[in-house]
Amino acid sequence: MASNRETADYQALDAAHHLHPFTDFAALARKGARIITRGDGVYLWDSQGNRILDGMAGLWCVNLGYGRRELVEAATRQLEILPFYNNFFQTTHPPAIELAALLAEVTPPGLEHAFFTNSGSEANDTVLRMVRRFWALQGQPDRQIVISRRNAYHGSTMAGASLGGMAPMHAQGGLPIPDIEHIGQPYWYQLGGRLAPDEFGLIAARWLQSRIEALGPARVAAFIAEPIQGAGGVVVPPDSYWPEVQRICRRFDILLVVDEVVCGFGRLGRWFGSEHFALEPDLMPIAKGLSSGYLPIGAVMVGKRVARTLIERGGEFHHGFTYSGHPACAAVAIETIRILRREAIVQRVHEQTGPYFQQRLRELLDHPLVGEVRGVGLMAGIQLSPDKRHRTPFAEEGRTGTVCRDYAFDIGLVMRAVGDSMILSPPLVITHAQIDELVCKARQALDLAARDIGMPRA
Ligand code: PXG
Repeated sequence: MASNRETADYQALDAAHHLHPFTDFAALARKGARIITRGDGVYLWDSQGNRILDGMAGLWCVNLGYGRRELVEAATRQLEILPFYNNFFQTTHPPAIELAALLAEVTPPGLEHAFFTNSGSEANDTVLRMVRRFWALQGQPDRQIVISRRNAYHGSTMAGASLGGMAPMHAQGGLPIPDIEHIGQPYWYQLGGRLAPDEFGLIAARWLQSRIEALGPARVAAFIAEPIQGAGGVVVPPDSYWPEVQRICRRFDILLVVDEVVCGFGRLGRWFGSEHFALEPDLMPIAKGLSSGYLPIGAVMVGKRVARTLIERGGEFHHGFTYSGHPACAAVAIETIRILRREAIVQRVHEQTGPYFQQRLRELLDHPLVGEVRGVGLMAGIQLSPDKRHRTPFAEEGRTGTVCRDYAFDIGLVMRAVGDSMILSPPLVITHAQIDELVCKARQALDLAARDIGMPRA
């Protein structure tokens, strides 16, 4: 929407009427929101004319960058032909059919069916209902429990927030809902102590086995996890972790749900994080990069075993959303996938920009504030620490991260803070020169944050 209000007018109206997600309303009203007015490529502009490099691709989603005409045209074309029709009552439309078929092609082998949603949260709500339905149809209705991990993020609906492992979310509203369990994260930097990463990775994987045994395997339906935890701080598991988790799931016949909402569609330099870690998911929630964030759409990709059971034995599945497979959203998703293919973007992230990004970021390890740089492809976490030799956490967790994030924004870089980890996930179309700019700005923000807490400059 084009509008020429002054920043202060926007902020006053915003404070008067708009409740923002994950926001302290009163604190924001005192400060005034930053108003983003425009985007092009990897850059955003705010209402005061500042240009900002979007190191987060919106919210891990604008993978093709801002201002892609083809996506706008795909949406417009579809809105003119058929702006809405539903997929209930034995009807459908070409964009939903085409997208489901295309997803079966680009997702890992065995995932041949798509159930459409409007978001990652709804995809995970769908997952929960689907796994419980699956086991009921298998004659094992006692398999109700889904195991997840602390600090996982699987969405903000009742089921999504319950599957997620965010303690502040659980504390509001009596969550998690019953039969959701959480184990520890494979977060070597914080939890690994004196163990080598791979030793710790095996231990972290075996927390799953101990919990299954404690609960009784006949009660456990599924394990859900992000390949790399995103909102939990870009937690890259040690190499030993995923093979062991997969072995445990198979041994106890537990469904593996791989949440690819962030890692999917090229973020890690593969089409899906499952390929990077050689995972074979039974169910795979997707969203975000599916439409490059241009319109809201998500899905659950359903593996053969679950699909066959639901189709052959299930009868009606009492679940769905008005906008499941919305035609304009589906049209944008189809075009997103076509662009990713046509421009070989995933391959470029894998071979060129991903390795370059990781290499340049690791140069920040010489900074006194930086304890670890971790990541794969175009996803990274920079762990801040007051004493990197001992991997010590800050006494007041999150304060330094927030200071660093605020400086970054002032310098013209969106870099998120998760506690004291600085998080980056730029659009997949970022160039080498833009990566240089990003790393330079990140270093400046680190310098300013270090100065604030009285640490010497690098
Ligand atoms: N799964 C994962 C792995 C996610 O990261 C969701 C599911 C839920 O998707 P929706 O579309 O319902 O938001 C997400 C969302 C953050 C942040 O601060 C991350 C997300 C959402 C909002 C904020 O990093 N991820």
